[in-house]
Amino acid sequence: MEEVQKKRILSGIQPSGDLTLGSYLGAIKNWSALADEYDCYYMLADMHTITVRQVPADLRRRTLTQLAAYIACGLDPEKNVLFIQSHVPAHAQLGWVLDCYTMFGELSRMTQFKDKSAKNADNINAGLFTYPALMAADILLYQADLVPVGEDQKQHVEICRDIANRFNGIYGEVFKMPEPYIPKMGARVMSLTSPENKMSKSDKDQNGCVYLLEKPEDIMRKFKKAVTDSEACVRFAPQEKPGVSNLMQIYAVCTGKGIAEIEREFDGRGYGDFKMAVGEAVVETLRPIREETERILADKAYLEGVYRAGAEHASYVANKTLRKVYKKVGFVER
Ligand code: ATP
Ligand code: LTN
Repeated sequence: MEEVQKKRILSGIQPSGDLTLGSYLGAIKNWSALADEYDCYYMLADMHTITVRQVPADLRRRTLTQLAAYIACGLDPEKNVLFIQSHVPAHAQLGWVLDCYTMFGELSRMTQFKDKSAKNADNINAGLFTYPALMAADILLYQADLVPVGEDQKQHVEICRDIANRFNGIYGEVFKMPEPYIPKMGARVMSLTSPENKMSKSDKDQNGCVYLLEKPEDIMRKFKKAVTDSEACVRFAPQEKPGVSNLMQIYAVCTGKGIAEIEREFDGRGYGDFKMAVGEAVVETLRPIREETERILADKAYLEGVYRAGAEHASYVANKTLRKVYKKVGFVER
């Protein structure tokens, strides 16, 4: 029987901060369920990270920790290609070519550029501006069918499609047209201190974020202080009660319980009990991940083996696309 070609997936997270409970529940946990059905590539987008100034030693440490965390969260390196973006030069190479097929006007409309340049007014660099062309290169190099991302990244996948279309329109079918893939189960985890905002790894307010590798006592402290409301009733109503609803959702994903079941469980009980229960459920969810990440991080040789093999595999696939592109645009073959 002829083997059916699996669809290909590519995604990435910038090592711009320590991973949070949101990164896990909203992204990585879902990724790990895709390995059997799809051909999966996950990168650590370190080249994107330097669009905002970094402390070099911290970036290095966070990149390796993030790789160990990917594995600890269930991304088996035997079944997924895990690699560091800067290890595959084709990203920068195709990124430059695509810069020349991306318009100033379309880059100016990107929401993330507007947000990040407002936040980093003293460093609005060209890389921050052309970020979407590099991200398009990340995706198109692998001829990815699907790109799992959150809502905030949809616009970047759309501009990637526009760039691919423009290029294919001139040179023929060079790039596969990727689709954004927003996992149905993807929980959107909100900040514990300002539940109208997403829990984000670069958030300055560390009390709103639960980090993947945080100590149990710190996690419990953050949940005890989590913002709720004055109704004293555990009821799901995201608009009216964003704090409590966020905690309920976190509890639901960590325990596998349904929302109605949770409302019954805490019927007539105060928020104190409820917050303790959510904190404990999160501690137990994260405990094995923290322990496994620490174990993997201590095994430098293993981790090195993973990123080297990942870079080799990724480069092989990426270079095939790059060679085709170089030929199409008229570069002399070496
Ligand atoms: P940054 O603060 O550096 O912008 P972030 O923490 O907001 O980063 P990203 O690196 O942009 O997160 O996101 C990586 C992936 O994780 C994306 O697919 C995103 O949708 C998902 N993700 C991040 N935070 C959350 C969250 N709080 N809830 C659900 N999904 C999330
Ligand atoms: N821009 C994304 C990270 C990212 C990415 C990618 C995601 C870089 N390259 C390619 C999907 C596909 C972010 O900031 N979350």
